[in-house]
Amino acid sequence: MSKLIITAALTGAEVTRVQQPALPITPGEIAQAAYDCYNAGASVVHVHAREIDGKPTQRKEVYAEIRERIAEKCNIIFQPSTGGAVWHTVQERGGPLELDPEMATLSTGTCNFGNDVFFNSQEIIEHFALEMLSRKIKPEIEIFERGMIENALRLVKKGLLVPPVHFDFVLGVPGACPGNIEDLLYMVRSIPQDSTWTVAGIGRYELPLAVHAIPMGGHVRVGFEDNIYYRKGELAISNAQLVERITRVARELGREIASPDEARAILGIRK
Ligand code: KMH
Ligand code: ZN
Repeated sequence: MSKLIITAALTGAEVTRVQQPALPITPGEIAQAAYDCYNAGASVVHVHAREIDGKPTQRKEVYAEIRERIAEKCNIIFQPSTGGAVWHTVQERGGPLELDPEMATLSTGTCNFGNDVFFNSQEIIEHFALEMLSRKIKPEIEIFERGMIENALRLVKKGLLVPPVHFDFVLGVPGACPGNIEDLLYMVRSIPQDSTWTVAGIGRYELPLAVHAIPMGGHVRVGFEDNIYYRKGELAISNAQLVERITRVARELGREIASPDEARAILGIRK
C-alpha cells in the first residue's frame, strides 16, 4: 500500500469567519495555514482564494500571491479550485489555471449543492479538461455523485484525461451523495483499478470516512472547506488540528504519511 496523501482544504468558498473564527482568508493567513498543515503531515493543499473582505474570488493574482507565499515556506503541492463558488462564471473559475499549477480540481458533473446548484455541463467539463491537458496540470476529479465517475471515464475515452485518474469523493454535501461507508465502498468499486482516490467527507462524515479510507489504500482530505468541527459541538481550533488527527490515526494503523515529493510520485505529477 502506498504512503498516505493528506490534503488540507483550508478555506473553501462557503464557510465564513462567523461560523469558524480561525478560517484563513488573506494570502498570508492561507499560506501560514498551509505551512502548519504541511508540518502536521499534509502533502497537498486545496486552495480557494478570498478577497480581503472574505468574498470568494478566482482572480489569478490572488492565487499567485498565495502560491508564492506558500512556496516561500514549504514544497507542499498547490492545488487550486476550478469549482470556485456556485455563482462564479466558467471564465472566472478558470483563473488559477493560467498560473500552470501542478494540480487543480475538475468536477465532472452537476449536482444540487445545499440550496444552490453546482453547474458543470459536458461543455464546461471538457473545457476545463482540455485546459488542464494542454497545460500539463494533474486534475483531481471531484466526484459528488456516482454518475460523475462515468463522465470522467468519458473524458478518458475522448483523450481529454490521461489515466491513471485521481478521484476525490466529496461525500455528504446536502443535495448530493451522502457520506455513509456504503457510499464510499460503492464509489471505490466503480473506478478503474489503476486509479488513485481520496475521500473528503463533509461535516460529521469527515472522520469516519477518513478512518475507513486509510486501511483501504485511499487518501484523505480534511479541513474547514469540508468540516469546521473537531467533534460534535466543538469547533476545531485550526486546519492543522484536523490534519494532525489523521496523521495520528494513520500511524496507529501502520500507514506511513507521504511527503509532498512522495505524493507527486504517487499521483504522477510532472516535475
Ligand atoms: N465550492 C463548490 C461549489 C472544487 O473546489 O473544485 C465547488 C468546489 C469544488 O469546492
Ligand atoms: Zn474546493
